[in-house]
Amino acid sequence: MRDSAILITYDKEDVAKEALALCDAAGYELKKTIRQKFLNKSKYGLGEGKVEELKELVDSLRPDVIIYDEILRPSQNYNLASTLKTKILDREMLILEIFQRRARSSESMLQVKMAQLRYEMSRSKERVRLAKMGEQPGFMGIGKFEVDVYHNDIKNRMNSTKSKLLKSSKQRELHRQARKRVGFKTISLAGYTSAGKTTLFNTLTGEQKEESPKLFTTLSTTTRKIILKDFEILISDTVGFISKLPAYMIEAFKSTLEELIYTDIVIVVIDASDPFLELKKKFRSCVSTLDEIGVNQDRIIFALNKADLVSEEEITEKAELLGLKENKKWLAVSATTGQGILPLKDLIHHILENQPAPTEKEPFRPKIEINYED
Ligand SMILES: Nc1nc2c(ncn2[C@@H]2O[C@H](COP(=O)(O)OP(=O)(O)O)[C@@H](O)[C@H]2O)c(=O)[nH]1
Ligand SMILES: [Mg+2]
Repeated sequence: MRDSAILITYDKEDVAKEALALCDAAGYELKKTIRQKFLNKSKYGLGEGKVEELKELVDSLRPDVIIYDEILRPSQNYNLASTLKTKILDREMLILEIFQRRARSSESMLQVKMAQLRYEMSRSKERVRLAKMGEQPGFMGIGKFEVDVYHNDIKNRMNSTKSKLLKSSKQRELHRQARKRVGFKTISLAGYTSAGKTTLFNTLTGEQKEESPKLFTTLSTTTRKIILKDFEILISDTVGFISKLPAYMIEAFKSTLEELIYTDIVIVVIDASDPFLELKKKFRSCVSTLDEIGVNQDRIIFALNKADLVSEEEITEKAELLGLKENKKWLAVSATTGQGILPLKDLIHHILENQPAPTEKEPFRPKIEINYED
């Protein structure tokens, strides 16, 4: 059973859409979404009147958590949690939960651990102050620790995580995973959150039965097998790129993308209904990140998704402006209507027939840095 949640987000369409997709990626079943113009009021984040309303909603819906699509200070989190008697997850905690769910290698798990410690570190001063004022007895396990003790504890855990990171051998682990896939071709879906990766994943795999999970224990539930003529293909939905990702989470995010190095084809899903500037920004960020972790350009297909929302001319023009026309592989698709799916499968087949398997070059290693001055 999935945990249930109430989501509080902004009343802007694209922001709310991303928040919904993040909740989905974290595995929450949403009972209700509340949209607000402001989420940064001092005491609760929300205005006090809204908190009263929320209290009634929480009483009737009884969600496991409340997801707050903004960064909360410890005092705001505490005020909300104690008034609503429900666990509060702010935006950064939510993102860290997604990374944690998706981390596969021990190196990736350690990178996520590191980001979690930095999250704690940046909140440690205020937490200790609250604990000392008696306003936060035992909150988050701090108890009556002194500032230094608490700080040192986090620092020690960072140091030990760092030394484990230096020793971890991601390469061996990834090779082992790659060997398990021998005989299968692999495809991964990448792209920004809410571009339509999961919808496309379901459309591409929909008619196929789920594989016995035992067969691929090292693969997550977001991997399924499809058959395309003479190829057996494992297709995976990956962690999405996230807008406004805090800098301290970037290495953790990249480490969750590590499997892309060994993938035969990466389908970069792009929301073609985004305004062009937004589209360009996201496109560039995807391309440069994939390049940085070592994904070969020749293995990338760009799927301009949500073609049902945009005219053919507009998509063609956008593709042209992105520089896709000349040499890159791209097509317009709609994961919801099925438009362009057959041509996509043909293109996949064509690439698989003609390209050699990915070479085993030295995989990308995210940086390991600690900066205590958060
Ligand atoms: N109109 C339209 N909506 C789509 C299409 N593909 C996905 N969506 C919607 O976009 C939202 C995000 O999709 P999702 O697959 O969860 O995105 P992900 O975060 O990339 O996995 C959902 O509301 C989908 O229903 C499409 O081709 N056309
Ligand atoms: Mg998704």
